[in-house]
Amino acid sequence: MTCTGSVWRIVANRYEVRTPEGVFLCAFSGKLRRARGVDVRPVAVGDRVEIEAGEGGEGRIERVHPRRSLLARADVHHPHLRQPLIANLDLVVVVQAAARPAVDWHEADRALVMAAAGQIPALLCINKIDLAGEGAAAVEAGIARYRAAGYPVVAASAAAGQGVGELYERLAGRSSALLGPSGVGKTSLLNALVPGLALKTGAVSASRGGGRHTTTWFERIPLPAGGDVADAPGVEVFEPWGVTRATLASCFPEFAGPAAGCRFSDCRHVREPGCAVKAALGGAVSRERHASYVRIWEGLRA
Ligand SMILES: Nc1nc2c(ncn2[C@@H]2O[C@H](COP(=O)(O)OP(=O)(O)O)[C@@H](O)[C@H]2O)c(=O)[nH]1
Ligand SMILES: [Mg+2]
Ligand SMILES: [Zn+2]
Repeated sequence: MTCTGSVWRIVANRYEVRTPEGVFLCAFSGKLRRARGVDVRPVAVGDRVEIEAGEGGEGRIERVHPRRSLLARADVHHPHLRQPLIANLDLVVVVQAAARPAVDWHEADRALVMAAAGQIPALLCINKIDLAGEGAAAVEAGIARYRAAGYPVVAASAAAGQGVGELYERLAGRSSALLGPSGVGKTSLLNALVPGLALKTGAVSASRGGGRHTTTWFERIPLPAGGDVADAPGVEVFEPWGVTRATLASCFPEFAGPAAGCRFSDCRHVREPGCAVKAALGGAVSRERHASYVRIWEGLRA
């Protein structure tokens, strides 16, 4: 029996495909493996796929439908290969904590670049607002910076229920993924968004591993109002895929206006004379965001 469905998660190296005919744990066909090109794996969570369903809830993925978006990073061990993380997202929710762990704006910028490289709109969520304490003014200034750059920002507290309703409205009816370091409260936010979910929070469990390079995969969770949110306990170290020194500026939306005034059309906004982006520092472009841009730019090979 052939049926069409969507990949919800990876379980022991097999893809859980939900279809109108039921849920099937699938491997992929040899044909797909041979056609995977630059990809580490031919299928990603979020893919729409056609499967050949077999006995006992097992099946084989025969075809992957064209994707409307793809969040991907360079493979940690083979940087020339693409590691597809999750396909067909409408929104990436970049999550940081106001405190414990301290907000890492540069990490947020890297995640925003990754979303932009996958052509996916992004939202910034600063969780643990209840813990901001003495750092509240700095967190507020940070939030203002991202709003000025054009990003929607939600200040939240999964613990106190603050901002959860606003987040829910943004996520309803869409496919989203939470992207942020461990400990910022991604799982807690999910639990607050989906009553009765009761996912385990806190320490990363042994079965998922806790090392820097562990690969744990996105798992999608349906929202009661439609749409779904994916969480990935281990996805934090990444080199965004498909970003070059020439295209990085396009991942910083607030650069676009000023960049039109740069003296050189191929200005990289790093050390070029007559750079209108640098001239806008402290005004339309924040110094912190530009410093973050330069830091990412310097880490790119080409
Ligand atoms: N005070 C406070 N603690 C929170 C909040 N959100 C999560 N936590 C705590 O932070 C820790 C890590 O949360 P978890 O959801 O597991 O983070 P994850 O690793 O990003 O999934 C847990 O001990 C949570 O109880 C919050 O909004 N406020
Ligand atoms: Mg978690
Ligand atoms: Zn410039």
